[in-house]
Amino acid sequence: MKVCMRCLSPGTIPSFLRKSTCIRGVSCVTQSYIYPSRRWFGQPAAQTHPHLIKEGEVTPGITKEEYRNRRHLLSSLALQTEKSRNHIMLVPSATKQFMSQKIPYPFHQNTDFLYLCGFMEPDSLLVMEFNHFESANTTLFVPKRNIEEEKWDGPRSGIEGTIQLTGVDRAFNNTEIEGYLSRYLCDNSDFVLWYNEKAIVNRSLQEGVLKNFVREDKHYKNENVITVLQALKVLKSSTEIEIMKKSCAIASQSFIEVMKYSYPGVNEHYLYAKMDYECRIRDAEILAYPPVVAGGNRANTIHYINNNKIVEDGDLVLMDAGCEYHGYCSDITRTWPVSGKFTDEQRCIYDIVLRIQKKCLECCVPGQTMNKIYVYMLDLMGKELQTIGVIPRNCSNLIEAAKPFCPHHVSHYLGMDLHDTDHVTTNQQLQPGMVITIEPEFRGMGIRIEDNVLITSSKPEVLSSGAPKEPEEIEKIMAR
Ligand SMILES: [Mn+2]
Repeated sequence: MKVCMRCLSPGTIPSFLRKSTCIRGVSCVTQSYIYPSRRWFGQPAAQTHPHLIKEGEVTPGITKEEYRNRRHLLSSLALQTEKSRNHIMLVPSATKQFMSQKIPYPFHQNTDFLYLCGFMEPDSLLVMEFNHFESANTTLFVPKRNIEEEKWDGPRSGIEGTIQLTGVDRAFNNTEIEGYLSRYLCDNSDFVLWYNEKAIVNRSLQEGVLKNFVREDKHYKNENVITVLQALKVLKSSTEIEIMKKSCAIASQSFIEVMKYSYPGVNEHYLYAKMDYECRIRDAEILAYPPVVAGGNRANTIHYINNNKIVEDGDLVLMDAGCEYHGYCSDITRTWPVSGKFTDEQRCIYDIVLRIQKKCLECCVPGQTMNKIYVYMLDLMGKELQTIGVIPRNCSNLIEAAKPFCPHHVSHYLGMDLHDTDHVTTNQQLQPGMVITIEPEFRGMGIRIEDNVLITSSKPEVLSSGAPKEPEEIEKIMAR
């Protein structure tokens, strides 16, 4: 059997089907027959997905240049720790997870890896080499092209495709990792290795081809890869902010549709399905996490994801849901009455949570910290609950007294991960370019209101403001 040496497809197709050229621009007799979808890379590219990717971009909205810039900034930060030596940094990609036998879950890339190169295939490795004199030289090790496996899993980018797609300096098959690293060890005696064995991203890579190199004692280990990387990741670029705005807008619009659709006796599961549908038809790739759709008392289980009961007339429903759009998450919570109208008690507590939430949002300015906002929220909650008699008048420690009513922090960073940059302390001063959540809750009645907010040099910008939270507005939408 003849095989096209460029795209690896077999050359046995009759002449009337020969019409196409292969991915590398060399005449290939079979390509259009074997792969009718013309998807030549392991991920969307400008050539195959012009509706998603513009020329020069690796992933939607983010150019090769921006990726290169991220790697440059990361290496500059890393160099500050040790200027006189050579450095090598290893960042593995995720591996596939299986739902059952050979049935894979939708693949989700490790976001640290994705942030640095935009490459979406599993079992890959990013190697950055740098020193005081030369900026980072980047190598990607990628899954080897294999015609049999590609029949099942779709095309892989391969070596040439990877370079063309991402603009990294070099690419090799991932079968060559071990040899490459042992050659590096021969050529370099005195260097800093950036890798954290404890934060396992890809067990088979780590226990396989990386093991010998990482456990070698010729080098100085620095395990703080995540710390330096997250110091960058926590500050969003203008392109990232645009994508996050869209992610929040999609989820916000979808919330309106779910509210309109809800009715007494609705199954939580339907509201989940409605949210999923509305986000996807607005171009989100996937929901950012299993949503919480909790009627009545179930809203008090913070991570309730069973979503399989009926929401009865008179109950509130709490939905905590967001989508992933071009790799960036939104994370919104709204609580509304399925009947379309709040009862007096519900309205009383809802108004309290909303007042607190708005005051916390106003605090999202440079110089504040998430921890300060958390304490402020508890203090406000304590005072409000004192007013309505839930906390006694003579209570001396309102902050402690309020904690059981909101058992989680009021805020977390948001970005490519839902709980983004979790190594950045919650005591870090807020800076323009950070995106955080504000999510006070009244546990007991199960009311939580959560927005996503961008810190700017002036006023905070609420990215999820399209999702209604004023009770009158919610009731109006539901009356339609
Ligand atoms: Mn959240």
